Amino acid sequence: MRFLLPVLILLSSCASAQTNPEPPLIPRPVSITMAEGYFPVTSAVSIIIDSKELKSEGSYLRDVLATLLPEAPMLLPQRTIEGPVIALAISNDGEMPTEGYSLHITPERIDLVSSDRAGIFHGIQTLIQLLPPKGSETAVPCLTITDHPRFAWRGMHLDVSRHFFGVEFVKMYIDLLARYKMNRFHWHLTDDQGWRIEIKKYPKLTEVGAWRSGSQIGPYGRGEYDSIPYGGFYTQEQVREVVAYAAARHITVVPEIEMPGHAMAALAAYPEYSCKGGPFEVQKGWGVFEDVFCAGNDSTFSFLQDVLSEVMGLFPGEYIHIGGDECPKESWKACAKCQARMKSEGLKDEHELQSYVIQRIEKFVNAKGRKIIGWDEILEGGLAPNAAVMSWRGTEGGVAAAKSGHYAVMSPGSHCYFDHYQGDPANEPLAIGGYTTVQKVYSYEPIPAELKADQAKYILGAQGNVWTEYILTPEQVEYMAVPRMLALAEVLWTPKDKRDEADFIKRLELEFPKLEATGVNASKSLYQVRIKPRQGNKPGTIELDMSSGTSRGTCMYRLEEGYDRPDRTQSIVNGFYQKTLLLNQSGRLEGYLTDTISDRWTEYPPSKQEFHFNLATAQKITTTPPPAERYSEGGAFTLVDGITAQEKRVNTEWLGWLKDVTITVDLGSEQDISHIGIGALNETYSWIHLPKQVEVSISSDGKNYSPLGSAEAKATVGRSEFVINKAVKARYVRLVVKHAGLIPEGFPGAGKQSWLFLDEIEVH
Ligand code: TNX
Repeated sequence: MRFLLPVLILLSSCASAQTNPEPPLIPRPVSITMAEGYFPVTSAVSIIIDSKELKSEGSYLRDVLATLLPEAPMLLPQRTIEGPVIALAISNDGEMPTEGYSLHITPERIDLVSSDRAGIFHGIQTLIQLLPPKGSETAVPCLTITDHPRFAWRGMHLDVSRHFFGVEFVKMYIDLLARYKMNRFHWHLTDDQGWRIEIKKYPKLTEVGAWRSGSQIGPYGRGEYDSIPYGGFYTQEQVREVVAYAAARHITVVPEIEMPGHAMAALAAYPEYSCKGGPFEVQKGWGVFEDVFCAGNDSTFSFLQDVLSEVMGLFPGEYIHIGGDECPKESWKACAKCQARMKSEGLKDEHELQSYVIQRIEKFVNAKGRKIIGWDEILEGGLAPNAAVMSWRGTEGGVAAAKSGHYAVMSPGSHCYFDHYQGDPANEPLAIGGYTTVQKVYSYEPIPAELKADQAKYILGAQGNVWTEYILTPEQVEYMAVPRMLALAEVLWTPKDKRDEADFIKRLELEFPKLEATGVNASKSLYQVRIKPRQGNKPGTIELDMSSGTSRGTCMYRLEEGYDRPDRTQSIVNGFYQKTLLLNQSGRLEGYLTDTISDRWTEYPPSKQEFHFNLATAQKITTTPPPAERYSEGGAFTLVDGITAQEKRVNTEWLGWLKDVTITVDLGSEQDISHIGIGALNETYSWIHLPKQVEVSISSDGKNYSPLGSAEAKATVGRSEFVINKAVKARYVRLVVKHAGLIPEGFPGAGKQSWLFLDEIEVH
């Protein structure tokens, strides 16, 4: 009988080859083999744990099932009764990778095996994903999964300083991480706008530092604030509660205490640890502030070390995040104590002084048996010997760290900043900027191509960052984090060769109703119709591609003015609907998805786009040099694509340069001209400055140009037009745009090269 049983099972499973379809799991497991039949999940199920060690995981599973079933299943140390079982067991055979598990489901029993408790927990998450979101007794399909993560650090960050989120929400956030097998929660607890963690030795940190007298409203740079007192903090008891809650979900909480910059809230409470001595206010607005911790004062270090001692007492994890980013050096330059420190320590500049601060703090933290991690600025002036780097300004920081044998966590703004727009900014709630779709996150490869295998092992993983300057409520945190976090979870867990965007999107769409059922406000920006213009075959015509990120529904459009009757055909490219349309005159367009069944609009409001045609629109255009790669969407054509860029659409509609640019447009034939103009952006907080001037010249043959004059603009915030009004005849128009050069003192990024942002040439 012992030998017969497996054979019988084998035979029966081959007989009617009706295996179940693969379930839509996120992240996709390493290997999954489907079988026939179902395991019924009813109150009759008992959960068996092979050792006391798994009590926490067993109870977790029981509690989840209790919410679905009429009665909670029994949790037993071993099999004492007959009936269906879910058996959780630790295997000591040493075969299973860290955090890996195997899940075997047959009609009679479920076996979940791992070499560690984390693996059991991840296997439970897989099992939960197989269950329906709500409702009663159910069944899960028979299958075998063997699974393990690709990276050890699978993180999500939350900034609770700019806006504060209470313990209940933080736990919810941790639950979301757990659901997708993420295992690091980076808690950004201090910043200029609020200190959020109780420190017993320094009560003013929360009495004073946790409260501000108002908050910035609207976009940066407008100087608009409300005067509503704002604040909040976590008591140490609450912190312990969160740490324990996360630990039960195999998530390590990484606390961040910002130093030496982003310290205004701390300095408002204890101004004596600054260079100037204060008084200071907890900041109402966002940005980077000149006053930082004084690096020349030994009592500053005692203060920071006392704070870190309490923090290390609360957070048992290996890493303590000490910030280190965006620390202006002005106050150190003017501070006698800091200058004396530089002299006595033989430091050649303020970058080395920053490095001195970090290394001194590192020594302290290391002596307590912990390690520090910091933003990539900690590389400047020399990296502390044992520090890990969190690479946010691109991937260079991570590369430099790995090449020098330091661990790194990748979090580049381009793919991992979930405070950026995830759909066309024109259709999204106000965000900080950027443009990072869920597909873009999914395309992220955490190991930079330039690393060799022995260096790549220093890349611990990656992390999604949720900075909350423009994120005011828990609902909006969810909107910004989900679904991008799911894409990142798969990037970090699933083997590279098993990643497949179209397949992920399909699974994601099946996940949306489940997220909804658990009350998560996921963004549906995926369903937004993207309207992308490109140069038509004939000059003066624009071809429009309309596409959505999903294969569901039909991508439709409505032409409001200026166009012929809409036709309703579409084609499928790479599994996604796509429509191409030809335009040659001004008008308005709406793109939207309809449900194929009911013809009603689904999921996402229509995208609207106005097109304004002028003599330059969709004509031949060159720019020398081409725009910088980061801001080159659509190429030179973007300047004549009929779309006038809006301020919000920095990454989609404006082109950016770091130097002068010469733009030439061929109008196709000699034209009567009375107006030549171009738009430029003034957004100094993003280092974007207006050009000094625009020199305009014209030509009939494209060889000999005669100057028409030079245009200046008023330096208003936002969009400005550089215009020449003169009646002339010409075929070619040339604009030489003079870049503003280095950013002047008094502006963010002073001394660095400014950005020149241009869009839409107007010739009438
Ligand atoms: C830069 S990322 C910061 C934060 C901001 C964030 C907004 C980093 C280390 N510093 O202070 O909140 O940009 O995207």
